[in-house]
Amino acid sequence: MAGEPQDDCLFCKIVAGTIPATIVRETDTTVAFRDINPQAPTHVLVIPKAHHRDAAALAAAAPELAADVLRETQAVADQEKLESYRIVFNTGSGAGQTVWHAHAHVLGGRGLEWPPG
Ligand code: DGP
Repeated sequence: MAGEPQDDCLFCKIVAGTIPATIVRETDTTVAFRDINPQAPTHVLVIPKAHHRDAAALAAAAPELAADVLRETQAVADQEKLESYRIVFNTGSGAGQTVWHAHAHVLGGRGLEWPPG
């Protein structure tokens, strides 16, 4: 069910602390941790603690929680002292989503090209 922890979800396990991660920020509703396969000098994932399969499902079911995630991307950028950065929500396998728990990528610390691949 939307919002409930899923036994087979990697990011639910990071929220529960059963899989280790380098956590850089945590709030009552969100966790931010370093991506295991960084694509930029700063590459942090911000996730809601509650399980929603992607950004669209999160925004539809829990818009205030989606706002919490967005607010935390800004907090990560400030904490990492990023002047310019990119926030990415890969949504759907065709866009590169591989983990089915909504997450925002915060990428910065290098020049970022547009359009992305
Ligand atoms: P996406 O492809 O948009 O679904 O992004 C998933 C990201 O999750 C990808 O950049 C790699 C990262 N990732 C996958 N497994 C782990 C893990 O066990 N720990 C951490 N910290 N990141 C992970």
